[in-house]
Amino acid sequence: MPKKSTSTRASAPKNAELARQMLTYMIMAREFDAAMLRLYRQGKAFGGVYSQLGNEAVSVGSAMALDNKIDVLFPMHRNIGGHFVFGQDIDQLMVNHLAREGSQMRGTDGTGHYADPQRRIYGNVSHLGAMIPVAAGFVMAGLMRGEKTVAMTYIGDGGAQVGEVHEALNFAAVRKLPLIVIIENNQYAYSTPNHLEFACERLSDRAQGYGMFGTTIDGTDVELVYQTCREAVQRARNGEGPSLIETVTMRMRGHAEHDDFAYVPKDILERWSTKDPVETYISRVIQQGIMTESEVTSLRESTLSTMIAAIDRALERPWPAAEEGFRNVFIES
Ligand SMILES: Cc1ncc(C[n+]2csc(CCOP(=O)(O)OP(=O)(O)O)c2C)c(N)n1
Ligand SMILES: [Mg+2]
Repeated sequence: MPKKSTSTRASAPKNAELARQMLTYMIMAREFDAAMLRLYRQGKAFGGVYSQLGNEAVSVGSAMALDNKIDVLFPMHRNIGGHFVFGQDIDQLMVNHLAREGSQMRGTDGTGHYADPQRRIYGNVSHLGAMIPVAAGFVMAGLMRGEKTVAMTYIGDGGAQVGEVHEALNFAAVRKLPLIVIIENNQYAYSTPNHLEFACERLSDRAQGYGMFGTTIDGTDVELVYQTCREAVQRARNGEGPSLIETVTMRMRGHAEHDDFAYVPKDILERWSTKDPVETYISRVIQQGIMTESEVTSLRESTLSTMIAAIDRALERPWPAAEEGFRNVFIES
């Protein structure tokens, strides 16, 4: 029988090294985000700049639950943390986002619409909902080859309403695919709030209808995200099929940086600001004696200077050659 659970409580850290790693990746995501916001205001960033603020615990905790040697990640636009966990270096990310020569999108796109097969990162597919069937197909192929690969993929509270998501979840449940779908419920899809998106209490309630495991968790708690995803990976690896995990967070900025998100009531933002995933986790690791305050400060400072150096190197690069824009574009002559 498919199980359903709801949890808001974190377990104790499994070990100090894991906690340090999680914090390091979350700080990388946070500093990358801050850097992109600055670059956007300087007119140096291309395409939309989609803030990760508030989503760091989801992207880092979930990606860390995978084995990046055998599993695959299908990230969305607020999952930079997962890119770092899967070994993408800051230089490459900056070159991509600043659309310079060497960009994995050849300069045609300044956001995250690319695959990096060497690092086992596929996506994101821009068309909301369309990536879940691709992830399902990927692990279906793996199963047919006798592999143990688990795919982790993400969709927003808005994107979760697209038809293809339901088809993929149904297919994954029927075929017991090793697929983990995280619904990042950050309260809004652009300007549309939750109550205009769906009428069920929790998005994970749908799991029961598909016949798969489902749960809703606090998405600001990196250890809880990690633990929940570890269990989902274990089930997937054991042939027990897919999981649907709804992570509840708040999008702390606009849809992208062009959006002033005036439609979000200020008291909602104030309430959620007390649950900042990075700040909360910093307090926790200090309180538990895993890191000292000064170790956290130097981690933040060194991450910031690494980020600034990568920006400088990316900005020194030339633009991609103009003809690159036509590569992989097909027309009927
Ligand atoms: C099928 C489709 N419709 C519209 C868009 C444009 N679009 C990109 S992200 C987005 C909002 C998505 O909201 P949500 O799924 O809640 O994710 P969030 O941005 O809040 O993380 C929209 C409308 C798209 N990429 N694909
Ligand atoms: Mg959303």
